[in-house]
Amino acid sequence: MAKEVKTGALMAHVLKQEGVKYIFGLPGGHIYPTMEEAEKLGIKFIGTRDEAAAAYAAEGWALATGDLGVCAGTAGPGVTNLFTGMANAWMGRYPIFYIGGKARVTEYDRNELQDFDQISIIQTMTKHARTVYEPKRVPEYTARAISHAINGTPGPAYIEIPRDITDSMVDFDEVHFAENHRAKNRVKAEESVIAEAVALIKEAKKPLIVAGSGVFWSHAQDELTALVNKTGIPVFTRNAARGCYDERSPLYVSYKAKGPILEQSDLIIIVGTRAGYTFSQKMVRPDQKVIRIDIDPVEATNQWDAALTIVGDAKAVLAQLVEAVPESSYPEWAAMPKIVDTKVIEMFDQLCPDPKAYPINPIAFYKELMQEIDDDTIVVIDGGDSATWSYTFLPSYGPGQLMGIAGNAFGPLGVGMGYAMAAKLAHPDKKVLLVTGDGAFGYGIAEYDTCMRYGINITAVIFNDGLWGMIKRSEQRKAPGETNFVGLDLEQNTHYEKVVEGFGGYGELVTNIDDLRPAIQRAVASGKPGCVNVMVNPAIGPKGAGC
Ligand SMILES: Cc1ncc(C[n+]2csc(CCOP(=O)(O)OP(=O)(O)O)c2C)c(N)n1
Repeated sequence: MAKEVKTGALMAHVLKQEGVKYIFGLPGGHIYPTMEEAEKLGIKFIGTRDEAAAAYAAEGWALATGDLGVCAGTAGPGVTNLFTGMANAWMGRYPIFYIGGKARVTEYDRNELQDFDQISIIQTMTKHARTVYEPKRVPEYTARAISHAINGTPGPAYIEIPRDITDSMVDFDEVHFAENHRAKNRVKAEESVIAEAVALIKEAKKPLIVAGSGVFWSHAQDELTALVNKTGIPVFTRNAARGCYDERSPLYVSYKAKGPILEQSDLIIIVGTRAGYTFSQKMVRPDQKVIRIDIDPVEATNQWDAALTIVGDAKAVLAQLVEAVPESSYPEWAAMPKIVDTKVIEMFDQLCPDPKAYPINPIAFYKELMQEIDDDTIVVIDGGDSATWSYTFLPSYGPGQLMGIAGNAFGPLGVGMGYAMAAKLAHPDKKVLLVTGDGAFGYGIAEYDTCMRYGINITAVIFNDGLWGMIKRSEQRKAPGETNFVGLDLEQNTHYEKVVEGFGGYGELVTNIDDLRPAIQRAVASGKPGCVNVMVNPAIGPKGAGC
């Protein structure tokens, strides 16, 4: 007898085949058949309070695991609420699969419910976007979209199925599900090209490795570590690659030390990272040699002239380099990262003459907070100036253990709650701290309801300066009369911790620096989603005091 299922259910079977564990989304009739079948197959649906949070949660899942993130929004506004996340995933090259609802084909262009041309917009910010009209081809389209998302340079991919097609019945036994389409090998470089790289490395006196997200997505932390440890070459990790090399090692170049070390280096080995925001042409002089390793050869046209361009998978090429390079060491050069790091800390200390002062000095805040981060902590960063401080001070002690707003050039405030929730679901045994500006925190506050319903115990630590701080402080740097300070203030006395209590979570207000660590510890131990609202001095920003 024919086994009839709804067409929407077919997509869920492909997600199961692909090993998907969670779909983040918000329900709607247009996507319901997929959601329902997915749950039957053991893929949990995490219902957020805004599709934007679902999109960020899918990113958070990808950034915490290195695997595909999946989210869904129903036709029309459900899908448009995913747009900022999609744009962020596009700019950041995150492997995300988006499921969109779509109005009935039979009702197109009749002003019917949620009939909106979504895909024309989505095509501008995805690797691949399709509407599926033929029921039996849903698995084929879904698998292809996922393949686009995870292969090569990763990125967002989108599939929508019109509601009349989603709801139509199909004989399950007549549907073909492709198997074994995942490639078994990684792209390597020819040995002669590796030999050229080794020759350049041997000539260098002050080489530096800059490792980016490609290292994380290809799960190449072991190969990166082996290369750094065998050669003694200092390494800077950026974006999703934070934590892919031991940040306690003397060879690790911190966010603080990056500028001077980059400037002094004579060979920069750039692995799996794009030129652009925070790492641009102007930071590399023509006399500094560059080796670029990327899965996408087109990337090599962006900004720097390389002495050598290698196309290949980060894990495969790094492994080849580890084999081919001789052991080496650069004693004086390798000591520099820590020397620079210490100098920068001393400079910051000058901004904090009284660590016990009220309101709390940002430097004192971060020096205390740093001590709450261990090997089993995931740090999520959101905000403006507070995020700049966070990236400067907060360490990552493993791959996927630091993620946030500045993970790519798009920089959307409000990623925090989605990232934090997904990170906790991915690693239930780890402590997840969301370190956020008060402005950024406002975007996702309703997600405490999601945390309560699914038992997701994250802890937010709010850097509460009562401002859209980064924007206000940059206006304050202008000459008197050059700015009118429009719309830059927030209410500092808002009791965010009480709002969180209202959702059923744990909240504490901190006005004294000595209470910060105990309050965080109590929030983490509470067994509830937590919020520690910390009053910080609005007059001090990362670019100086009293500005
Ligand atoms: C969605 C979005 N809207 C606006 C901005 C512009 N913006 C960048 S930083 C910032 C201020 C952030 O304030 P807050 O989160 O309180 O952090 P603070 O700078 O005070 O530490 C704003 C509004 C942005 N990056 N993203």
